[in-house]
Amino acid sequence: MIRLLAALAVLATPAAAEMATLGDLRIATPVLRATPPAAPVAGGFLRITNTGAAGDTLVAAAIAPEVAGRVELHAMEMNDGVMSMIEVEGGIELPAGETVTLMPGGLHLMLFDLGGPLVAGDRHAVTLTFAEAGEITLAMPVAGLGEIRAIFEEAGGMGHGASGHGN
Ligand SMILES: [Cu+2]
Repeated sequence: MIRLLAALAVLATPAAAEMATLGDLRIATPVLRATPPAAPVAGGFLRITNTGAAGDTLVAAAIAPEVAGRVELHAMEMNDGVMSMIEVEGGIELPAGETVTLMPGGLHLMLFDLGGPLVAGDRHAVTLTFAEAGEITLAMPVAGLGEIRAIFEEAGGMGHGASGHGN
């Protein structure tokens, strides 16, 4: 019964309830932002908790070329009062025992050269590569910005107890 309820919750809030595990890493709420037609780029967001005793690094993300030509790891940086995006050289560090959140306005995955719009409700396989933990491929759901903001605001700082069935 508990499992059935959990499954129903996943259906109701696809992005908010998802979690995957890779070694010492817990990856929560992976989601891609829906785009209007002809948008050339899109953002991807997730929360990564390193439960291990050693640091790791998210070094790359990849997606099928027909979905997006390439994926970069980005951060936001303030320059002379203007917020701009920069590619994170060397990857996104994941310190031991800490949670790093990629979310709107901060660190994010950046998809370039979209083959078409990303449609809310669709899923796209994204492969994340970590320096220590290796690779994992997630079927990342697409959601609108409002839903994405709600996910990351509600999730707050710590993980929210979901366990589990990864991809
Ligand atoms: Cu970016």
